[in-house]
Amino acid sequence: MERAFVTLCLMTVCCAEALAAASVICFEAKCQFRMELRRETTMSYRTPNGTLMVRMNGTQMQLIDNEFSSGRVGVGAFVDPNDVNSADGLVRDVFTINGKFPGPTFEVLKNAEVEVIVTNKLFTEATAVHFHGLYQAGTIWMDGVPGITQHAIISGQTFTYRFNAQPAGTHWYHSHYFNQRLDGLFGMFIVHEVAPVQPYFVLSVLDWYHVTANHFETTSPFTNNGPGHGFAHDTTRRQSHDGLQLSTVKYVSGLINGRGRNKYPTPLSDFKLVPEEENVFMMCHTGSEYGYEVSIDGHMLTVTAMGEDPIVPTQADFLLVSPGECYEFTVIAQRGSFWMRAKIFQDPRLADVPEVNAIVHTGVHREPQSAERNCTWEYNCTVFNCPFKGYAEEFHRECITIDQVRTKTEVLLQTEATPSVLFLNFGFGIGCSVNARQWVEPEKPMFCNDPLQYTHCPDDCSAVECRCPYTVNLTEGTPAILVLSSVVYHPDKHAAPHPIHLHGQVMEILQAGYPEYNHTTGHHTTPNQDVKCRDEVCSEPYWSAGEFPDFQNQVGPTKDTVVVPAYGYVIVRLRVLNPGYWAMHCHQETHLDEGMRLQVYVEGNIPEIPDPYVYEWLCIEPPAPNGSKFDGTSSNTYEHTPIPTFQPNGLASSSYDTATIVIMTVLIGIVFIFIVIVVRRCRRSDNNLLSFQNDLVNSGEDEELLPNCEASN
Ligand SMILES: [Cu+2]
Repeated sequence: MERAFVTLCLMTVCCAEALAAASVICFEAKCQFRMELRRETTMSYRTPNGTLMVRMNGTQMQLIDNEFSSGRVGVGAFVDPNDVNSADGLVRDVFTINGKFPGPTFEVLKNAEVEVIVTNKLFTEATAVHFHGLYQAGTIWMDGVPGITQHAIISGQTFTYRFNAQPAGTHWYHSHYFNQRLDGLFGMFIVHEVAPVQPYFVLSVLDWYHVTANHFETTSPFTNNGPGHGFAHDTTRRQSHDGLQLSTVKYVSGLINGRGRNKYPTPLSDFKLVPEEENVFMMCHTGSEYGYEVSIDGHMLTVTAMGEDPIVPTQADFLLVSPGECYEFTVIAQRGSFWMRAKIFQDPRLADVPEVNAIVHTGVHREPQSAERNCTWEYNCTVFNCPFKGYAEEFHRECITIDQVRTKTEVLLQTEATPSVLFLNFGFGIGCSVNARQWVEPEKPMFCNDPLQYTHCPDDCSAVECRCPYTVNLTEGTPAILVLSSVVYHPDKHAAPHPIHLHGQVMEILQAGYPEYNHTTGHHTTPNQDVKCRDEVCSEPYWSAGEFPDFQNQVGPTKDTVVVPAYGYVIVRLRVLNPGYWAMHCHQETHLDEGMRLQVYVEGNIPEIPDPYVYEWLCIEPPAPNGSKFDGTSSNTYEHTPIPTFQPNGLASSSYDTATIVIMTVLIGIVFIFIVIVVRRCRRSDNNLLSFQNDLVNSGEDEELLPNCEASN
């Protein structure tokens, strides 16, 4: 234990040295952290006399005036690069957490009771923080999804997240308020199984843009907020090895732990490893659009976990990581200085592949001269987590796909219950959608009374465009199998790989299916045939490969974000069904923003919201439309506004079907008969209606609005 403690202290120093965003470590049973969210600017520096801007003078950072003042105190001085959120050197707005971009890394031990006090010091924005990869077992209301599990934290207010640190693994936190995380509202969150004894390093890798999240959205031609033209229309679309377009957004830049390089020699992140020992890296892709192929020159990576449970250690030259995914890998550090490279998945035959770098070294930090891995006939490289079956032969690369990964903790599922099976297709049938249902927020959060009344989606979305809070039901205690696909009705329709993230539980990977590919070009050819679509928009995918597989005696590795291959599928099982309302969505930002999201409702013993009074006003229904005075306490029932349905030609649907007409006719008949009976009984009564009303007025009773013939007798 003493050895562990000494190593731990050393590592704290080591990590603080290595990381732009320092770690905040708490290995107690109870941990309290604070987050202060602010808007700041990259390449700026806070002095006692206000903020000054920073420019690169050679490789040093020097203070300069900002654009609306001059001759300020401190101008001309050189500052420590560790005190500047430099990003890639370009000046733009960012979020900082406790003054840092990205936010600090929080580290705890498994099962710790964690309290995170978030204070919103942004000028005009509300926010909420989601802890990505944490179970939130029994703490659904701490999941940080505004409009679903909480009201957003408005400017000036504080919200405290309380949860248990499970599962152990490499996780992160980020704003779940629309696309806010694009501006830097994120950081890493590590749950250690036990206090670590090996040297370890935490890193985030992300694609980075030179416009803010707002601009990103207001000029995107794809979001359902409304059309625009601009940034997202990339005219030089980058293609993946399998021939698919990588993103509709133009790639600009990338960062490792908040540092990268664009036009200026800004400092890079560096990791000082212990030579000839096993060093652990805990990494998440915290970006938005482009996946990365991560490698370290001169080193093999041994992948040991995919966010949660350990896997059978697997060696690879390259590790592919998509937005939302997390991995742990180890390297035996060689002496010297080496490049860590994160290159986008792009096919290098079409254009140079952009990469973001960090420095891995064992002594003096200097710019490495190391060469990139060379894959040849003699040395075939191994790529971990390919979203396709294989590369073109000329690249000399072998794929390890997700279905080939083996878990280290083989625990068979012990249950008599037959799992429920759900098919979810992530596609573009009506724009980004799931089973041809494009997500819009429910009118009320899920902590209001009878929340499922706000989640209606049409049953049949094959011929109408469904834009609604798509919710699927599961039951606590019954395992569920989800078939996550990215398939199309016609093979010439566009499909894409999607990193699908599920809140509140982990997905156990059971099986995957990929399209065939051309071994010369590397491009996909015949789509996988196991999962098919019944209709043009794939509103109801189904299993077409005979009897659905039985996974009773199978155990798979777990993940909270899994890449569903284009023209293929991944089958996952949910074991520990945590009651609540759990978001499930693509973690590629433009897909998510446009509506590739649904909600998994796990029916069961959902805990009470900790402080309902904070939220009560959100759940109050609007006044009844009959003009009666609304005092805020009435129990008026509120009719849910029907979701407008549209026919494919865009005209509103107005015709009733036959069943509706029959039901309405029967109802009118019943009401008519009821009125006749009431009138006849009232006439028989000794007290007629007039005397009843007189009595009512005289007695001052005003609750009863309808005459009750029985009571007045
Ligand atoms: Cu997607």
